[in-house]
Amino acid sequence: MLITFEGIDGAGKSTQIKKLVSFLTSANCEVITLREPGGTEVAEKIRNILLESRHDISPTGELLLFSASRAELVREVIEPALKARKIVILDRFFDSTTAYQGYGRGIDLKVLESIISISTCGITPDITFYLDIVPEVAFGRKFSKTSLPLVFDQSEPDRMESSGIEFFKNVRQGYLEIIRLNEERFVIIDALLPANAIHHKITAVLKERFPLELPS
Ligand code: Z5A
Repeated sequence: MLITFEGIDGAGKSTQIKKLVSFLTSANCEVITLREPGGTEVAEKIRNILLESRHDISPTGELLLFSASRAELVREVIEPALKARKIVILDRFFDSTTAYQGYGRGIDLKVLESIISISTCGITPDITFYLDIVPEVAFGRKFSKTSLPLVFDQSEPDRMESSGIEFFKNVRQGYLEIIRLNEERFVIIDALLPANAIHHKITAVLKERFPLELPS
């Protein structure tokens, strides 16, 4: 089973994934957690190239690097784990490419579709939790040292984080459009709720939709 988490930076994906992993593990489920980009030796190297702020990368180069990282992760880790009937929890998958490279950078969505199908071997999540938040609040959370959204007082904001507020607004609109077109796969959650309330919603949906033996 493949569970993915999506949302703009700072939406709370990592926080929820940690909670879900400990919940599933305590129910004796075999869980593997991964993030994109990254997750294999080669994919982690690609991640460094993509996120290091000193690199100037074209939108097409960026798309192909994210896709190369995904191709490695899918073939080396995700496919075997799914075949072994493990629960795979993935922090971002191809919806991030559609939202960021498609709606954010403006790459043609048809082109994206075919590259995504090559990089994923056609694997689609069983369910995707989308944590919805506006960029101003999300960045306020991430960069709360200043409490001023989008004023990066960190010495090194990563390359993607330096893309500007308009970019992230387009990415969020992109996610909302992706969800509109794939309603049955997505669960949309208000990321402003307290972390524990979000966790309870996630586990309630999983119990309702999947025949897992989970604690009540
Ligand atoms: N990217 C792409 O462009 N194309 C692709 O195909 C793929 C990715 C796969 C990866 O960044 C970047 O690559 C990302 C998209 C792009 N870029 N940008 N920009 P990453 O892996 O380094 O990070 P991230 O995925 O963007 O996530 P994040 O920054 O780690 O945020 P998060 O995991 O969603 O949030 P968090 O760490 O759980 O929480 C953030 C803060 O909020 C933290 O202080 C928490 O304590 C707090 N928090 C969490 N939940 C709550 C609630 N409910 N209330 C209040 N505060 C909360």
